[in-house]
Amino acid sequence: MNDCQPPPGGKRKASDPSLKYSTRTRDVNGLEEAVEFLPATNTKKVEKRGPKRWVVVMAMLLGFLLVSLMVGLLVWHFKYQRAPIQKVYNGHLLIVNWNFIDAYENSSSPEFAMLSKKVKHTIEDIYRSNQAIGPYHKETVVTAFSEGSVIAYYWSEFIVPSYRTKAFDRAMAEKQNQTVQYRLRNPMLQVKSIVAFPADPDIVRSSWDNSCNFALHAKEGEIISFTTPGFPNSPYPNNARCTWVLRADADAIISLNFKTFDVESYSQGNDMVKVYNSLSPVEPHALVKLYGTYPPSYNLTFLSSQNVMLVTLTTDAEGRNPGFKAEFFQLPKSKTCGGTLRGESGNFTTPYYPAHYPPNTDCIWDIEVPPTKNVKVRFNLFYVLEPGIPVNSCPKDYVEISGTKYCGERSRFVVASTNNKITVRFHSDQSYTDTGFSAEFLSYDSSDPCPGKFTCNTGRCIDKAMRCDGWVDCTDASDERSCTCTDNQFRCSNGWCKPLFWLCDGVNDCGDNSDELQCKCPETSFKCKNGKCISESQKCDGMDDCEDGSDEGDCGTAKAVVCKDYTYKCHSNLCVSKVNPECDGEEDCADKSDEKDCDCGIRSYSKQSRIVGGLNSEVAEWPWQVSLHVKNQGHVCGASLISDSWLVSAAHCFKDEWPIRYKDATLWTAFLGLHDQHNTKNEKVQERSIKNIITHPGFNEYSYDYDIAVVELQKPVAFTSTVRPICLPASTHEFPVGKAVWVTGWGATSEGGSAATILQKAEIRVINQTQCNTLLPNQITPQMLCGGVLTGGTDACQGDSGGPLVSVEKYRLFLAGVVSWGEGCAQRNKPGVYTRVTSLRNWIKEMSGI
Ligand code: 4AZ
Repeated sequence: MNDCQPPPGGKRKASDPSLKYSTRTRDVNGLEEAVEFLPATNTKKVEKRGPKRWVVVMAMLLGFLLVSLMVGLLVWHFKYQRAPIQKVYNGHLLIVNWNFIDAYENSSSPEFAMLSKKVKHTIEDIYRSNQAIGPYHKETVVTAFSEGSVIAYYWSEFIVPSYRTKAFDRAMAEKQNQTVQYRLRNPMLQVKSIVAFPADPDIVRSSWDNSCNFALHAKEGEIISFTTPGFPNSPYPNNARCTWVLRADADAIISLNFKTFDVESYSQGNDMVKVYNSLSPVEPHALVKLYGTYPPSYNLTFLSSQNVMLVTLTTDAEGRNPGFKAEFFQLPKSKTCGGTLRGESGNFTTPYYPAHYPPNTDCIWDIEVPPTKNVKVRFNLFYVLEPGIPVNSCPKDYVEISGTKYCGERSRFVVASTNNKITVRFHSDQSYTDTGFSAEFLSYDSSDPCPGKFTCNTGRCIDKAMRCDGWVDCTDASDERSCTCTDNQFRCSNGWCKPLFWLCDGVNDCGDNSDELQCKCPETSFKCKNGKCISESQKCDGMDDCEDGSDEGDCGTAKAVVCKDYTYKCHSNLCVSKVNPECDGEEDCADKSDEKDCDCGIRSYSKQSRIVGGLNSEVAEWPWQVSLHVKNQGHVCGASLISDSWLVSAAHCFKDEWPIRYKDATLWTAFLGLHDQHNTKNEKVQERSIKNIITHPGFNEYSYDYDIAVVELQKPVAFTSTVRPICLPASTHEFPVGKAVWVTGWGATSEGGSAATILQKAEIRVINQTQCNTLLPNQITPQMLCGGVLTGGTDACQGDSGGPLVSVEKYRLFLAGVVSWGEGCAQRNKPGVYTRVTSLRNWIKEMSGI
């Protein structure tokens, strides 16, 4: 090797002939022939050439061997020596030659120990029989037994070398649902089927804490309650995994209902309750995942398909929520679903509706109406949704009619048949169930499916007046197709006819925006809210160029500016230029006053029920809603709680009407936290006398201008889940046209109709002031705000007066209006009129200090 090295200081020996020569050979491109011309006298050099070549070859060989060794070592390391992988499987197996005894329910009984030992050996035998599984099995633990003849639940742990995991997973998957008869070494147990699924990652995530495991057995005719540890006085434990094994008698199923539910919400952490239709916590048998808070009226009822259920609670390191209280009882398994339905009309639902339907259920309804008629099925409520499952193919739970599958969450829809028969099939698979459906079947005359009405292509019947009126009333818009636009209508580029007064109202009514195109300001200019065009450079320059403040109201970051009508005034009297900065979670004022007094406009429950197809509210959904009763009359007006002692209502509620002096505070009683007018005496309701009623001095009983009053309670209320104040908007707060807002009250449910007993809610939209002044000619003042659904059908009505119109904003709900007046109720093109709270905000503050 050394011979290959240049002599020390070689570079300086430029005159060395050998080196010179060697340089030359390179000069002639290394041609070997050059060697032939070596001087014969240079023997030393000739002698040296032999050993040097040999050494080079050896070195190369050695180098090659070394590299191969290293590559080999690396391959070996990565393929065979990477840390082995731990795998946990949960499963169950059916033992056909064994009878269930009660002692198997108790995991500390000797009988349980005896049988679980046998099962363990059996499972080990089964694993051993498979080369891809057996060598990696570490441990199996039998966790429970149930009837049927005996079902054993277990988990198994495997340590699998990483290079064998694929083969292992494949082998385990092949074991799924195999109903092979295992011929086992141990003849005592005959296993019919064995099922194992990778442990549910939701469960595996948290540490195992056996202090939180419970086993409960339902008895006939008895309801059994259970709660999370410490409920309701202290929060459930952190970093825990609690399980509740629920059992019923062999031929029964379980109905489980969460009465109260308050678990850390998903956005805050990882706490979760899961219910399984099995004693194995495996994803394919999960019925539901729950977190967050649910109002008591939300139907959280789940049914099993057999006599066991498992409830798990997994919690992370944080959160201080109370948890849940649940009840369960057993029901006979025998209940069948489906059948033959005959007659002119009738109703049918998924089993146990509105509870979640049970898994593994198939129902078929054969519907037949008189032979001269046709039949249609109307689904009034439809919730057949599985998390993460596409609703176009419905591969899991579904309803099927004439070869078409329906699933997901759908608003009311109709499926019609062209003869007098229709078959409705319902299928639920083994995991994730939902509320199901409530449907009716109706017979109709094939020549006139909707007598006196227009028939949508979907089969739905709508009023003839709704045809070609600009509003889409049929879900497929068939009522607005093939229309000739009238003089009062605008023809959109896409052919739709829309009311003329929708032109240039800032809302894309046509769908292609053609109703908003001719109203644009030239490019590089800014369109003010009032329609005026100003140059872009005038926007946010500190001057009210629009003359309505809209060019200065939203200038991106909240910066201190000169106070104007459209800026937000901090307590320091400095102003900021930001739309609706109050209680939005960001400190915009230097003195942080925009985020002070923000304990308002929040509900106690994070989940809203989907069950309501009508307009019933949830308990505690609108905790600021107040019912004002008059002695001997009951509910007369609504109001909104704005602090523990003050309400906002309508001035016209307190207008004397001979012989009743409605001005008299002693006549009135306020009910807070009320849901049902027939149930005014319960722990959720707080009843207060009235100390003082202040109506606005500007209230005009003819025009209803300034229709506002503040009402002081005799004694403050306590804030609870059902009693909380609403946020008052700053006078500069914007409720833009088209924004969805909610009106609530116990008023009449139809014009001239009777009052509601359950608090009603309706979603409407803020309507353009100018447009409203056209629809209700010249009656709208700046102290009024219009809201409604111009198609009609949704509105406040008599008895709702004084109640809230609220806007759901980023974090909180704000009081946008007070129910004031309208021309009738819910009429087409007749919006409801509300007192504009922003216009009277300063007066509220002056009177109440709030
Ligand atoms: C009322 O008489 C009343 N459609 C309130 C609101 C409306 C109509 C009447 C709005 O209290």
